[in-house]
Amino acid sequence: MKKQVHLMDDKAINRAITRIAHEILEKNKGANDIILVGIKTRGVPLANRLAEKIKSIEENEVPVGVLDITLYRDDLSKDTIDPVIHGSKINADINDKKIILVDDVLYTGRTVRAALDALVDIGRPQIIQLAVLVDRGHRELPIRADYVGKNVPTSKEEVVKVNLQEVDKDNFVVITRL
Ligand code: 3GP
Ligand code: 5GP
Ligand code: MG
Repeated sequence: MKKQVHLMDDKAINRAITRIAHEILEKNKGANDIILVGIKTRGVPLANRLAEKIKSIEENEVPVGVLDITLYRDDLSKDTIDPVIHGSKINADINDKKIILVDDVLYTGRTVRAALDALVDIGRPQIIQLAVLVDRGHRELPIRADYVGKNVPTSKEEVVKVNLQEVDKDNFVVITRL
């Protein structure tokens, strides 16, 4: 069996979501004009959980949108993995809004860069912020998260496995080796 290092259980994930929801409300002085945008796949349930948490704290409904970005491997240069945007479903006008991008893991930052491209194509938000459950380092672009569940130093050979009830059977985060 592959060696795994436990990082977060159900309770720890829930606590991180609760803290990030409070941080979002504090930084933005409330929930007005906020739109949460989850990056598929596991950014979406996280965005929904944050919206629920914000509602339970402030009684504000925060819209949740979805961005579908997948990784495309260029066969000519095997090392190049570029994120490609497949689609977005944001049922709200993003002009002058406060967009909070949500993803499970932040790694090179290339997915977030693609997400920023997709957003500025459809409007001009007042501000775009980034929330991630895990920041595992190894950025290849000048991108950082505004809200982080857990900072996890990793090696490039390791993978952070995020399981969320809405997609997987249970809730946990572990580090595993490729
Ligand atoms: P996600 O869509 O839920 O984020 O990148 C596509 C999927 O592959 C991601 O699911 C993620 O969980 C999984 N994945 C696991 N380890 C890695 C990794 O090291 N790099 C990338 N790019 N994806 C990984
Ligand atoms: P990027 O390298 O562009 O920051 O990350 C690419 C995509 O893969 C993002 O959606 C990110 O969440 C996911 N990802 C990158 N590394 C990992 C990882 O170690 N574990 C998981 N679960 N997802 C990852
Ligand atoms: Mg992800």
